[in-house]
Amino acid sequence: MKNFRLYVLLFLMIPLTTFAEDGSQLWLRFPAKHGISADKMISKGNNPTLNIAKKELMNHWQGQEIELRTEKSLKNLKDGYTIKSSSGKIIIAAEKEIGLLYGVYHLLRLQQTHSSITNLNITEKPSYDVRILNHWDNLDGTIERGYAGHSLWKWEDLPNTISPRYKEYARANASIGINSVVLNNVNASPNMLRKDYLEKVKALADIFRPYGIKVYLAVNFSSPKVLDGLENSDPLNKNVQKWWKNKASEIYKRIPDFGGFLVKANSEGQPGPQDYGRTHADGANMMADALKPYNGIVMWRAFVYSPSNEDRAKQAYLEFVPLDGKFRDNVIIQIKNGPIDFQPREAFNPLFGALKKTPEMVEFQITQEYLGFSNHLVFLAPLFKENLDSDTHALGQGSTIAKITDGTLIKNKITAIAGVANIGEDTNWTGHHFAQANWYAFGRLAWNHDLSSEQIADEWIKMTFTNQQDFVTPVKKLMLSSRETAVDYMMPLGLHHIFASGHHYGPEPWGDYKNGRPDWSPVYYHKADANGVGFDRTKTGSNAVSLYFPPLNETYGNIQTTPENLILWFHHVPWNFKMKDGKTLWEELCFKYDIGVKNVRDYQKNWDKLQTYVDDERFKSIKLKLEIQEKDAVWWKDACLLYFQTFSKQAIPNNIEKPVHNLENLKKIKLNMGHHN
Ligand code: GCV
Repeated sequence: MKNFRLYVLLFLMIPLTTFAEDGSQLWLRFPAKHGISADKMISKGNNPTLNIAKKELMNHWQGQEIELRTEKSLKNLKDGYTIKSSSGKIIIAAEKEIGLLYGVYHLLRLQQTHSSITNLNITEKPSYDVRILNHWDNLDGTIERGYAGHSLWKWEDLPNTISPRYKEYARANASIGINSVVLNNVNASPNMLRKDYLEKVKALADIFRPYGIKVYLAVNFSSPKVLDGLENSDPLNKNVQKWWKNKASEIYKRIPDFGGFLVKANSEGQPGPQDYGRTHADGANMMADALKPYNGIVMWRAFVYSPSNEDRAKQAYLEFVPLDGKFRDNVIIQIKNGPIDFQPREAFNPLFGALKKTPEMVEFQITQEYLGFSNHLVFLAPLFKENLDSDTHALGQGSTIAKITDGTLIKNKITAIAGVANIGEDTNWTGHHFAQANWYAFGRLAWNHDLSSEQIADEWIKMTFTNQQDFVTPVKKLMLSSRETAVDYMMPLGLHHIFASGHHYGPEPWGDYKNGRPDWSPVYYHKADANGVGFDRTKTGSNAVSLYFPPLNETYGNIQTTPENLILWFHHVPWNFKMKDGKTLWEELCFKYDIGVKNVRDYQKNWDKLQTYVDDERFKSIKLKLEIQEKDAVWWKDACLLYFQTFSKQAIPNNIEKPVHNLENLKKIKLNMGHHN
């Protein structure tokens, strides 16, 4: 009897242990029960991608009969698809098998989010052709700006040992439409192009291929010289050109659908064509010529700035605009959303729309280098949308960045969008459970940039946690406000880059780096003095406003018409300047930092109320992260207000929580997190 009880007890415990919720399943939590049987699935052919689509249905689809059909007539949908209900069954049709797989994931998403699956009449066409993750993964397994552990890629073990996570990674990407990946850091090791590494890359490409994912590599401009001892890496040197042609042929022999190269050149110490007195166009074209016979492309980054007296926010524009029209047609210029560097809020990069004869693409950062790493809950869809929806006015009103880059207004041959990945080998992939939502949001927006942040959050919450409305509603509210909250407690009103140097985690507005580069120092960006604070980018200052198309040059050039959320980005504003709500700038600054902290505390309270809807493991992990976020928010608020107060010489308003820290102590904090700038 005793034994029997023990068995019963053990038996009851099994589900508990196997259901440990570690977040590893991401948003892919389709019902575990069996899906439809093979006879309820009509499809011809036996292609690896189609087989995955069928397997997903057989494992997870609980609805009626399905037909999967490739149709040449759907070519104009690219790798999109249609899903239609028709006399008792559902037909998914696409030109290619990958479209069918995307259609299957769409259908499973509808099922999982309890959406209607009757009378379906869906047509989907992706906004961008190349929807690409940029991994900043180094060959030694570390990840630049990675906060979810080491790299997924086990270079030492490849190509012989294949981690099961490669396939899971590919499946997760395919489920949201991501179809391309740069495997390695843009600060690229020349070794990436060595023969033994190409074998490893091939192994990954073979695993990703059935999921519709193409592999790209970031390349070091000096590779010919470093790897094979050429006299230099000058793009006009015939031997160098030949080297790249041979390298391309070597790559395509192994990986026939290889995507191409991503290049960071003459930026932050990386080599580039300018080392030989050549232009970015000379460098990009040399590589483009090597890749052209195989339909490969070059994504050439515009993230360039040198330690000069010129405002960093102008430099990419000044270097690239004169080169418009000089690039081969398989080159696309990859531009960070803002002109500085992935700040919590930036004005959009004025280079968008300024190149009329050269394709442009946006680069977002999904990893939270400047947004609290994987400790802070910050949902980035609103940041991505704010940028994509920005009207550049380049070709008249309505010239949004989305329309400039997706081929609507400028007939780009290549359209693409990139996100710097936040993925590592942590069990839950992204460190913070909510950071999974940023990977998801990037993929969904790359597929359809018209989706709202609200819809993306809604889907993600339902798929990742539960459909219960009492959970979905408050969590959505929290997510949708979280980016603005982070801006408020870190850098409100257009402040930017006042981070501690190197790791970029905490505040260091006092950082002046007298011996380092001024453009890596906070005081360069906020310019606080007895009169006020903010970077004057108008005619009286750097005149970066002149790079924007009318009427934005006027709007941003005038303190009265500049949106207040960017006022310190464009103007040096007096402490007593009257804001729209009647407060002075100083009061408004205090108020913003304070509201940021208060919001995080609200998130904590709201999260605590949701305990019954969430498994223990994820509930606790998120709770602990929110505690860190709250502490950090207070740290940011105190550091910035106490420091700026030494200039404003004004009291912190009474209705605002008084600082709990002391400025001199805060200045002593030195986190040991490494890194260069
Ligand atoms: C990959 C910022 C980051 C660097 C990064 C660089 C870039 O400066 O701090 O780590 O380097 O951007 O995007 O090239």
